[in-house]
Amino acid sequence: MPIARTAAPVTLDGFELRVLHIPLVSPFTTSFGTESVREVIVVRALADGGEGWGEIVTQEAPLYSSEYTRGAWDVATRWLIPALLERATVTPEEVADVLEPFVGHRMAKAGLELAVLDAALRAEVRPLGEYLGAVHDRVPSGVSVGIQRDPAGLVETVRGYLDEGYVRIKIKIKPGRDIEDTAAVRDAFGAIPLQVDANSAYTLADADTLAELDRFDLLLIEQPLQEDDIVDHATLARRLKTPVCLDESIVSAKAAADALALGSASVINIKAGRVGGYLEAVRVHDLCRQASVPVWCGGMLETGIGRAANAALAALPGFTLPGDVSASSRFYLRDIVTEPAVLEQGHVRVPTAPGIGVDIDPVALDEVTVEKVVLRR
Ligand code: NPG
Repeated sequence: MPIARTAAPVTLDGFELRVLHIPLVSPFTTSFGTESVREVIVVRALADGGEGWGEIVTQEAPLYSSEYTRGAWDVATRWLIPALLERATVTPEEVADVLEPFVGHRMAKAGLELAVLDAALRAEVRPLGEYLGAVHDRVPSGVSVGIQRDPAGLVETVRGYLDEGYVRIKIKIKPGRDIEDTAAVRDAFGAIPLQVDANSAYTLADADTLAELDRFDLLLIEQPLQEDDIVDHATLARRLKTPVCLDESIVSAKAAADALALGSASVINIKAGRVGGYLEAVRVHDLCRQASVPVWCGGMLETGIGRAANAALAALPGFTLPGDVSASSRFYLRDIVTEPAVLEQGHVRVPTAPGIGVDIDPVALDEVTVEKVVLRR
């Protein structure tokens, strides 16, 4: 039976936005830079029947995508929130349509949509997982490991995560820190489920180097080329034995359909923030499932809000590979929710309480808030 993803309308009185600065347990290095503090925007929808929470997963600088925190804050306060508040009532499914005239800014739209969705589902006493179509009560947890000082340091860091029980390892690579790093992890740990993520750091001219990764029997190589290199990814995919997975390039269900039609990827990383919301994320899932293309749930160093929602998404039937759905403690000493995600035998539980299924810890939230604004109707 098809899943009816419809929720009752909510009457919006306003939105509260906060910029948070949350210290990371250790610096996180990718091909585009190092982060020691997670800057993120938390959204609270102030609705008639209660409140709802969402998260805008931008970073301080536009390095992963063109979106960044101050830009998201500006577009949300100046354009997106006023458009939503113009409506007397709105259903979660209508949010994307209301925001559609504003080009791009998908992470900002996703955060607002999640807050409205959470408010609607809390009012209906219905968990997000049930609404999205989750079929599992827990999901396998992979971990994303940043670039370390050297391959030996990488091996030690990976060992720690394997000891904790993570069931899949993803290592970040960049030119000059690829073959040796991957070889070190393979040599140290044998046939563990292993994949690499380049975050767009290569060009087609690097195809010979990337082909050297074929000997490591990786689950996949993620986003080797630039976001709009859809044709070059198809060319590269024909050169490699390692399956090519796209992340940055998949900004919508349409982009996913195009990438699959061109042969640019054989696996897709789904991130709700990157595609403009959890409802579009489900559409990406549905079309990949139809095409028998495996998907997995990506992560954006979410707080407990997005982490809970990601666990619900990752419990849909097409998510056949472990995602970057790790425990809160992977990144944070103190989360902003009262029950942060924990690792249990390599899995994270799908929340069953209404809405996103977690409650905010107001003291912890205030402690990391650096700016706050309330916009009312
Ligand atoms: O587990 O939340 C997580 C992090 C997973 O590596 C991860 N995210 O390129 O996918 C990525 C990367 C990222 C994080 C990108 C934050 C942009 C911002």
